[in-house]
Amino acid sequence: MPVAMKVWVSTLVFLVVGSEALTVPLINDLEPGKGWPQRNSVKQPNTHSEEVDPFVSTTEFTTEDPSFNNEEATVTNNVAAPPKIIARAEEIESKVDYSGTQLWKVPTDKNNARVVIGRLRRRNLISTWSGNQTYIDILVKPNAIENVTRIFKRESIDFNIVIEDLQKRINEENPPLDENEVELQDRRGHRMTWKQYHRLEDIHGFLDYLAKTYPAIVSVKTIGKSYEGRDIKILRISDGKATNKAVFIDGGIHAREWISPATVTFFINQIAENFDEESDDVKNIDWYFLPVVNPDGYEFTHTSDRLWRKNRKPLLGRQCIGTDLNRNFGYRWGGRGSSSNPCSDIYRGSRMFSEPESKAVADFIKTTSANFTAYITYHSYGQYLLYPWGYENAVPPDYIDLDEVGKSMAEAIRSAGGSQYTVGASSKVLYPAAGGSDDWAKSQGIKYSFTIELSDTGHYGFILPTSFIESVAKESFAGLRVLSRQLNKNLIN
Ligand code: 0X9
Ligand code: ZN
Repeated sequence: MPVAMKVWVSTLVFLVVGSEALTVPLINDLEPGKGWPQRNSVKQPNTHSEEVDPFVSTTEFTTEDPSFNNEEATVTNNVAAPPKIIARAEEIESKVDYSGTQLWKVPTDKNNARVVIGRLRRRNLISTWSGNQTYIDILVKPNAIENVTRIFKRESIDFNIVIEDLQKRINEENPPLDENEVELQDRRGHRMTWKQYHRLEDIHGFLDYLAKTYPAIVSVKTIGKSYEGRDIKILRISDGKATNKAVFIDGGIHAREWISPATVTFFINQIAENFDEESDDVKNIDWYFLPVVNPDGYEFTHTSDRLWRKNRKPLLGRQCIGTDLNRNFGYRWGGRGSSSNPCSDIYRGSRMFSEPESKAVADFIKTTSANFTAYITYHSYGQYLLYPWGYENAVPPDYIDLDEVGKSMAEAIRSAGGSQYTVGASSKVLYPAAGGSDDWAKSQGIKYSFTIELSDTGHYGFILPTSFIESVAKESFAGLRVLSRQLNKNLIN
């Protein structure tokens, strides 16, 4: 493995502390803003020493390789006991360096393109970022560029170099705030802005601030802990009307998709700060927001590897870390487009809901008395508005309703900000992938279940500069408004 691709994370001291029983009452048993657990925002650690090669993990976006889909789970019931951690004395870490790594867009209209890409991926020369029926975005390692160029030329496969040097883009993506903004932060009582991608501490601090500031309508609850012991925090905005419908929105299932938590927190800010002036459609909904489902992964992308996707739970006796939380949900778990290889970026976990983060989401949705009419999970990238099923090339019986609502949301997004979203069943528009949270939500009877892949369409990909945050979030909020209008229109369900 090239030195540039190595990262050494050394954590010097761990302190193990007892885990807290969840003794708080269920979210809907409470008056808005009343009686929720005491809040604190703790800077939380990165606790696992590991060597990471981003290209050992391969994201399998195609299903060309039959062995891939038919893999048996190789590891079962072999999960490391969760550390009931955690405090850190000191941490030395360095970041994965993507200098010279390139992003290429490869049209897949030529028959052999997918086969060749599959082969290169298995040889660890490339990894895949995203793709659909017509193209695949691939990352090419610096020392593989010559080789891969030659192979593509020989096979007459076209490609476009979209990013010449990924590390340069990473360096420019998230510059520090200017002085004025920092001063504003100090006066505001929270550090959240939509001019920067923030650390978890700022995001959670913002949720706590809103609950404190608007106790009549805003409540915060910790619904579980991540593997490394971070809080999984949910915020509810509700005026407590009994006739309200309930909508669940999450972000940050995939660690590197930074625009997702940024967008979800933007929604929270819009609704909480302007509740009285909001439309009746928005006010007649109990909003539940979980901006960072995967806090360990999210923090890891800030401290160590900008392109990390999975959570951070290791498998005992295995070198590779992390499960793709969006392959770990319990509907048709283990099927197509998920991997049993712990080193894969789409590793499904040792069993359904093996991961504390996916389990916390599912347990909450199942046990709360809120009766959700919609579940929306924000990801990036590609500009897609996807509905089930994802596990297989099929649609649910009421897909027409989802298609209609999806199209009206996409239209609202387009007229608000100009971005074009493709609407359709995710297995068809993207690729089949089993174990997604959207499929599971649908299987629980939540009618309007969507995965929204935010901007862009691959110019910046995951490394979307901060200057895009506000426009992406604003137009997405236009889509959410339309959803709330539709839900209030449909009296059934
Ligand atoms: O592959 C995924 O998990 C999602 N795309 S992403 O690029 N953000 O990783 C799409 C998930 C669509 N839903 C299902 N397949 N269930
Ligand atoms: Zn994602």
